Amino acid sequence: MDNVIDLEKQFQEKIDRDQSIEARDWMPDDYRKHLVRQISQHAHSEIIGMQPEGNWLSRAPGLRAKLILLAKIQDEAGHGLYLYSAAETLGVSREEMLDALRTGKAKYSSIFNYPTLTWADMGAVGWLVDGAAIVNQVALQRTSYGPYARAMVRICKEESFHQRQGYEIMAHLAKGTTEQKEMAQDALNRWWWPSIMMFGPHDADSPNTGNAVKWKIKRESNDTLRQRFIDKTIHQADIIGLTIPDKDLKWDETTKHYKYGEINWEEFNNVVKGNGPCNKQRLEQYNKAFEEGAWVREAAEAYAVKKAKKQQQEIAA
Ligand code: BYC
Repeated sequence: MDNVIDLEKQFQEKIDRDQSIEARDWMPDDYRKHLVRQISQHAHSEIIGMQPEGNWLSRAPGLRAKLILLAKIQDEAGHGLYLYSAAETLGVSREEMLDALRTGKAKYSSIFNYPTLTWADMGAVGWLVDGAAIVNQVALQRTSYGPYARAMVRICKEESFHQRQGYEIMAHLAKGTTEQKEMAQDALNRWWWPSIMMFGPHDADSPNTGNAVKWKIKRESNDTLRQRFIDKTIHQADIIGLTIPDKDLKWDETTKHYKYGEINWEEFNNVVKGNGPCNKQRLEQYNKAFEEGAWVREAAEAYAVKKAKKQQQEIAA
């Protein structure tokens, strides 16, 4: 039997050849742990991410807007489920992951700890938050772990629809009345900086990037993806006549990228530590829904047992 050093060497060679790693393949413990951490955090983000948007379901302006928002929120639930399934292939149970979320041990994206104050926030979330998510997730379609990469393909297609629905709301408000335009600009002002924080700390301060790049879990670094998002979003804001709230934004002819202002990392760290404007509320809401949904889980389990028993009786007969 191969020793661990040989197995690690073969594993890394496979990654270097761009072959994907599958659930039954040998993998180092640290690779497995890294993926469980990232995929479960990603899944939790999708699930908690339903809350800021759910806040506007009963107040969406019109049936069309309501239907689209409802479909988007359902998609996020689906994304969470694919991602929990992908993480389960690594040997962690869904119960363990959900328990970590419920007890506040698990992280989820900082962005979902901000409040959605007006209908324009539904535009800003779709345009900026889903827009940032797409940039990050397009890269993850080529991540080295097969089940995660494949989950990303469908997720990216759906995120693309989400980004467009948000941009459409913003475009519509931006060419509306003075008040509507102000509302759109205000949402952009509040969501811009948290959106660019979604990509995580600068590369030099990102402890997980080293292994993530070596194992091709991350195909591109936090800063590279953040820059890509900024470059493309500035043009989108221009088209609809809104202003990105960063006085230091400047086109750099040498790098062919926009320079941007200082990110408030103190705010980011505070939100990640659980002290953002809505951290407490998000967790309480999740726990409430979890408790209220216990009967559904129990009924599903009882039905599964009943069905299995019936099947056994049919086989025996
Ligand atoms: N928020 O070493 P780093 C969505 C943590 S869902 C909170 O750079 P990494 C959507 C990080 O976990 C969007 N924590 O980490 C849903 C680490 O702490 P730990 C979610 C953050 O993993 C519904 C520490 O900071 N997308 O799109 O190499 C509606 C150091 O960071 C954040 C994903 O999860 C943050 N923003 O890179 C609409 C994508 N950033 O774990 C939209 C998958 C960093 O060591 N995840 N931290 O205790 C990733 O691509 C990477 O995990 C990240 C961070 C780029 C986020």
